[in-house]
Amino acid sequence: MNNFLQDVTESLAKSHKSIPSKYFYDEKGSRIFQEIMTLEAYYLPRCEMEILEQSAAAILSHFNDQNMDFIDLGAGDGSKMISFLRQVHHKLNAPSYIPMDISPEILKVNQNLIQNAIPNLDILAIPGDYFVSTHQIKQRPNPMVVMYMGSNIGNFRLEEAVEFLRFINDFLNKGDFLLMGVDLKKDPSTIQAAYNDKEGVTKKFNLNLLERINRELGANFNLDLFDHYGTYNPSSGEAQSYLISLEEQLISIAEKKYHFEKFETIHTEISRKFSLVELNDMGHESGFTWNKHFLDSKAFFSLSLFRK
Ligand code: AVI
Repeated sequence: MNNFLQDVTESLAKSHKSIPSKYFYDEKGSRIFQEIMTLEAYYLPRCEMEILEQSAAAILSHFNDQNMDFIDLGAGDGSKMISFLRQVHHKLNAPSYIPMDISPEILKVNQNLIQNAIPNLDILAIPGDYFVSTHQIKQRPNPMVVMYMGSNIGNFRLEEAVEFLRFINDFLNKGDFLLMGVDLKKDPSTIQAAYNDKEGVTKKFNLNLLERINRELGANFNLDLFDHYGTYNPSSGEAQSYLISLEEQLISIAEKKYHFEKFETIHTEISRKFSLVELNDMGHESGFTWNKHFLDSKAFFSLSLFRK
């Protein structure tokens, strides 16, 4: 049985139904996510961009080596990094940019874009799962900055987030850095609005999961009979997304039937928000010895720099 089928059927058979959020990002889902990133309500990319532009010099002032490797995990098309990498290239003599992404196609776009913008920058693009790809650069002698941007850390459960930071910490050598883009706790209504845009793009993003299951696994979800529900809990810092069954219904996937009560939920995503204190604690817990946070003008988002 393929992984997608197995993951979907197992998680829909549970009493609290869910679908793992990594399945959002097929070709169509990735396109819809690009659209989310342009939404007025979805403030995250704009804030991160502002910090990358405004605080690049302050961030770079912590790096003393000329030949550092800047490893971008889940790099995407690289467009957000151009201005920062320009400043990296200007300040350091011989930096290398090492974008990693599961999609080889997007990495080609990344490499072309960055190379055209900064012709002399050394670039080594590595496609694949970064739990594997990081091994390929283990032998390089250069000091490292691992970059994990875009609030991706927020999509882990809390214990998984700490585990992930430990994995990065194990990979780094003493004195190396992690630079991580993190969405901060703020006025709950701002977060609530970011995951419930009036244009309906986040709804489309969630419903695409069901469409993908129909397309790839031959299921028979009727998208009109499900709605998107996004909610934010300011005490836990978790934005949660659900699909809600609007009727009692039976869905077939690979010859099995799944029963949905009216208003039964499918949990699709956690987007966790952090306080600076929580980030400090997570850094210590995962073995980092020093950290500093760089915020945008509204203090919505942090680029947090951790040193091993
Ligand atoms: C990729 N990730 C950080 C986004 C987030 O904010 O959790 C995915 C997303 N889901 C709905 N809107 C955006």
